Amino acid sequence: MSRSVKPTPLTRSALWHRALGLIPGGVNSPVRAMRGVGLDEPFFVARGKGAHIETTDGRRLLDWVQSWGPLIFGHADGETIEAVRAAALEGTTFGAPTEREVDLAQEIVDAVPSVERVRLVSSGTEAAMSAVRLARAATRRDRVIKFAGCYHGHADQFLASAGSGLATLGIPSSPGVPSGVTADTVVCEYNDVDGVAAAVERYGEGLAAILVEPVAGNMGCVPPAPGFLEALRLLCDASGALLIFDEVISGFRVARGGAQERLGVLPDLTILGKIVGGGLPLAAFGGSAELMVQLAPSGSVYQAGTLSGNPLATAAGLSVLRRLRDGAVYEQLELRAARLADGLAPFGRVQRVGAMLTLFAGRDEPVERFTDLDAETYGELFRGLLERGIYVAPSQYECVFPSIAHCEAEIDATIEAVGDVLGR
Ligand code: KE4
Repeated sequence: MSRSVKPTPLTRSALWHRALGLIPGGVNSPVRAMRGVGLDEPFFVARGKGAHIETTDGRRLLDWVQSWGPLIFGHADGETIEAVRAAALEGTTFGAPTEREVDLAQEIVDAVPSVERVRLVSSGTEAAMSAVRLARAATRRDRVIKFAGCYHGHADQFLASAGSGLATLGIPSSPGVPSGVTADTVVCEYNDVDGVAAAVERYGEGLAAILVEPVAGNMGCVPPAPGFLEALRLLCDASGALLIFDEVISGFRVARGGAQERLGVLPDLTILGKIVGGGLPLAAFGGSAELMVQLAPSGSVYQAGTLSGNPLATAAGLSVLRRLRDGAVYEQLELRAARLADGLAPFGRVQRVGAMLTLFAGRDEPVERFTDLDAETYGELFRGLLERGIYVAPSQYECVFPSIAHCEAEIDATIEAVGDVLGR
């Protein structure tokens, strides 16, 4: 039998041009094109291990993106790989109940304070849109308040920007989104209690939910101002709307129970993703039994998914969540993220909650809401670090995600490289 001859690997440019001829923009998610940081073409990843990735053109990079947050133990961690391998040998999908889905649901319910029942889905977008549908059904109302700079996936209703002014009815922020869909999305300013109170005053009767990232991770890391989340909780209680925490990033990252455990404010519904799936396509949404039983088939609110609770994804998720029962993991994450944040502090404003943080280079004042950040400066920092073998988020509007695989050597090398690039 002829040995399969491995084709000569394409150069990065050849691979990029091949991708451009087959995939819109050459990528399967826009930010991966790395356009926002001045690269003509992105690199392609061949493999990853721990804190590092290797590109198809042979570079080894220290990776602080970690696939945008799922990899709390780093790339290809042994226990996750073993769990997925063993699960795969028994089949990849059944479209029928499996015990591992029940076990993962147990881990989530045990960890997240406000969650009594949970539904597994395949992406954060799917979890967010399903949670909002449930909130609208439970309240028999349509309006949803979201916040500028917070991202909840690409479902039509979330692609809304502030209309004629903030706290007005949303207008589509993407072609293809019907204006009728965003007309029920009200956009407010993050950390602006007066503004959201005014919106509730104006729309309260028809308000189904306030949807928020309890620690914002899509405008860089922006922590909630003291009292902001508490105010949202009170406004929801007063108006009969539901409070929905999008913990796709913060869940299992800032604490085992997410921001709601760390900051002590409980939502009515929680959206989870990334870490909960251990790096495989799995997300979830959960809340009280009273709310969640309204979902089909126990209730009439329809929601479904062929690959929901996929056997490989639940194996990966369980492998990770079971290890996160050990509080020492969070102690280590805190120490490492704090070391990085302290080391970067001389170079600008560093904002951090647990193991999610952002350096706003050259900036002194805090970033408390969505604002135009200096993309050019950030692009220079990104390219300078990449030249030194360090890969940070290809957008200032993202975070860096320390993992257990990032040790002192990686942290100190990064701090030194930032100083080198910024000339200090
Ligand atoms: P996905 O549909 O991409 O699994 O999750 C959407 C989502 C929901 N909520 C929050 C708070 C999120 O951050 C995300 C997705 N995060 C981005 C990066 N910030 C994913 C990266 C990408 O879009 O390629």
